[in-house]
Amino acid sequence: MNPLADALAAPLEHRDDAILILPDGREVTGRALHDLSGQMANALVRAGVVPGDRVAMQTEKSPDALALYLACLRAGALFLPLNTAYTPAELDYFLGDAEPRVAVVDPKAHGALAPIADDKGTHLLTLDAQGAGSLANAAAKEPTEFKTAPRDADDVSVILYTSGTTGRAKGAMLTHGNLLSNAEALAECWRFTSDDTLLHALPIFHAHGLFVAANIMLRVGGRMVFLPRFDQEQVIAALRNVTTMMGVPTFYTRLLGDERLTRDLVGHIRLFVSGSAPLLAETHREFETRTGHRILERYGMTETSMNTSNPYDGERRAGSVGFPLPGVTARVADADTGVALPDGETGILEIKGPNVFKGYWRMPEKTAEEFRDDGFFITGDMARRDADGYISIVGRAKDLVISGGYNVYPKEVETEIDEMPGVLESAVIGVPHPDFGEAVLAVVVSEPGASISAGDVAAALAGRLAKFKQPKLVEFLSELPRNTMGKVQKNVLRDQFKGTFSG
Ligand code: MCA
Ligand code: AMP
Repeated sequence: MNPLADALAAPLEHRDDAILILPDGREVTGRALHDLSGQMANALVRAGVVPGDRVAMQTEKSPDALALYLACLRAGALFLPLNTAYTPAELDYFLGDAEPRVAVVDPKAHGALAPIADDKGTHLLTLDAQGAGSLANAAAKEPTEFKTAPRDADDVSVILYTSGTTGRAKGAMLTHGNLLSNAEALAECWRFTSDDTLLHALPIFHAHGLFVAANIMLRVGGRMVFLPRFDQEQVIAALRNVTTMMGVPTFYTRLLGDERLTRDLVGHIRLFVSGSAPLLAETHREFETRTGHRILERYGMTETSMNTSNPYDGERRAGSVGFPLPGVTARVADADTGVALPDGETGILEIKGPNVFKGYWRMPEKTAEEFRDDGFFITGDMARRDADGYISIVGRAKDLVISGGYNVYPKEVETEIDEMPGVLESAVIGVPHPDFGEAVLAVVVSEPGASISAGDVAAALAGRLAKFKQPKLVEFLSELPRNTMGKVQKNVLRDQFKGTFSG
């Protein structure tokens, strides 16, 4: 038994029809994807991978990258996908922490990453957006048959790094059971079947694109129009050929900014899903007015995959994330004690269920800090449950900015800025942004006599942090606002700069 490989990969072997449809019209059959995953699994084993080893991937989205995910599941390796925007400095940390046996990277990044991989004892292979590279060359020499490694439901299948409010990024360990139960619950709630074709324009290195979108479709045996990224032209063209779409709120605001989004274009579509960041009630209503569709909003986290969802049949309420998924228990609790609060009161949202991760990779203390004694996971999101059971996320207890669906932890950016000579201190905040929902803004206090410009800050961060984490604007103040305890009042700064991008 290998729960995920059996459920997601094995059924592909007998599918001679298209599973992936690419923007140029090319189609990939289930059998082709399965064969490639078998060849890649053999190549990984030949490179020394044994069950339990980590295999990192930082490559462009492609059918081959999806095959690599399936190959890892089949080989019993822990798949470790990494955002393509991460810099070599960020990769240095991830490879050092996870110690993958193999890392598959874009050939263009090979030069910069080779010394890092060497240092960690990681074997580097390459794969480009067209499916070429040293992994492809190695796989081509291998047979398509591969004996899938046995795994239990409680074995870890994927590690996803998620930054923390303090210090280092943590690798969330998701088990076979976590991911399979979530894909099954979502497929059922959202009525996915093999008749569905999903517009897949999300990256596959995060939970949304990989676990929600791809896992569901592989589980039910449907098809994906598999776009390398959210390209407005390709998305508009693809909408005619799909039955469903999933996206972050930015996808929906971008579509609303396009006059080609009409009832006629999307009349045949049965479901639009949004998540990863709050969908403004205004966007929800505007989308309905324009298209007649009520977007179904759901809520999740890297550590838990999906927790709650608006109903498929009942009212899809704007501004709410709906009800706990089948098997999942959600409670709104007092942040200090974990004691459940009455409906209507705001507290911290806590989750228990088969979806909740096993822990952070090699960080048992951090793991323990995030759980209550009775097993509930503390999300760090502030929520309210209405009398009729609908849950709304009303804020965050954690210092986090979500920009275009990507999480940015201010602490990480502040640490980099504070290290610059001439900087006394900094505060990084999220402010409303018409495209990204929130944008990263840095407020910097220079040391007396030092002259630092916004350009200097940008230059200092350029090679260090992924582009999406870098501030869209740097402001200078003579001091940061503090409360009587000396704590920086970020709410004051957020208020002061809230109109920066939204007028
Ligand atoms: C790109 N840039 C960004 C972002 N994306 N800056 C801030 N935030 C971003 N999200 C940078 C680019 O490097 C570029 O910089 C400039 O902003 C404009 O780029 P643009 O071409 O407009 O961006 P894009 O390539 O179209 O990407 C925007 C995007 C993309 C489509 C919204 O960010 C995206 O696909 N986001 C989805 C993220 C996601 O999958 N999240 C799920 C996480 P310059 O011009 O200066 O070079 S999973 C999760 O959150 C949980 C579990 C859940 O509940 O799902
Ligand atoms: P991550 O696990 O790092 O991708 O981010 C998870 C966080 O995204 C959650 O803790 C929430 O703060 C936020 N999030 C995800 N979906 C929603 C949603 N529908 N509404 C509001 N916040 C969301």
